[in-house]
Amino acid sequence: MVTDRREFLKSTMAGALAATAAAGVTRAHAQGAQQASPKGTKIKPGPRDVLLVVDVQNDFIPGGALAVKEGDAIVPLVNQLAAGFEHVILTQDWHTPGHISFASSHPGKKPFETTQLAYGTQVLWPDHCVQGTPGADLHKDLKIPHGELIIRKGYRKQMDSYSAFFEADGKTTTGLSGYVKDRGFRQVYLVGLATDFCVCWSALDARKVGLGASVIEDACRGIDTNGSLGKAWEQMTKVGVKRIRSTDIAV
Ligand code: VGL
Ligand code: ZN
Repeated sequence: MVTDRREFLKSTMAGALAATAAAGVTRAHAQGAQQASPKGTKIKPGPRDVLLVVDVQNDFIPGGALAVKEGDAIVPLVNQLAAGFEHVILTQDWHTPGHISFASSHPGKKPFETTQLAYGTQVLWPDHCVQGTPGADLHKDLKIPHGELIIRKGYRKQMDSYSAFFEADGKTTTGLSGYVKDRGFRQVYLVGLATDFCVCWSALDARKVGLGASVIEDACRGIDTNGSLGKAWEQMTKVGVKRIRSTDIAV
């Protein structure tokens, strides 16, 4: 691919053209524009970019209470990507015992069924990521010593929070958008679990607060209950979340 591109550039005597294109890419990137990178150009994370590592916790790993298929397979890649970012924020799903998102809190309901709550439809989950339990710990092989913030969410007993930015009512803030603005970040790159819930909702909300958002697909895994993975990509694409791969990033 790279060779093809070089050949192309050579054959079009396009020194000037290439410079313009490269400047365009840099500019578009800095502004958080939503076009995918042209073939052959890699994204170099800069000081206004932040990697958001979503919920890489034991309960979402095979063997955990709400295991995501291949959830552990992303860990080496997440570590590798994180090493290429100056700024990294991690999230932790952090529920009270008896949390409203647990099927066990709704007599007669089973995990993966839904119920209507004050803030809308809630998927009901097995008990997971209960505050202070081993299932809520970050995966032991996650090595991101330079991570700058761990944001916890879902700690209100009566409300879920898939998103790192806003809880399930879409209004209650976790504080992350203020933090990100104060730090001057413009573009969020998302990795982690699960693609169709916490990664998706965080990416959608990143766009809502005016950030560029890119989901690094191969550094995520999904739950995919009732078509949720397809729906998630549809929603994300609609609001300009970029769907990229780890090979698009220069790390
Ligand atoms: C998540 C379901 C319930 C996630 C968290 O991290 O995607 N999914 N709680
Ligand atoms: Zn949860």
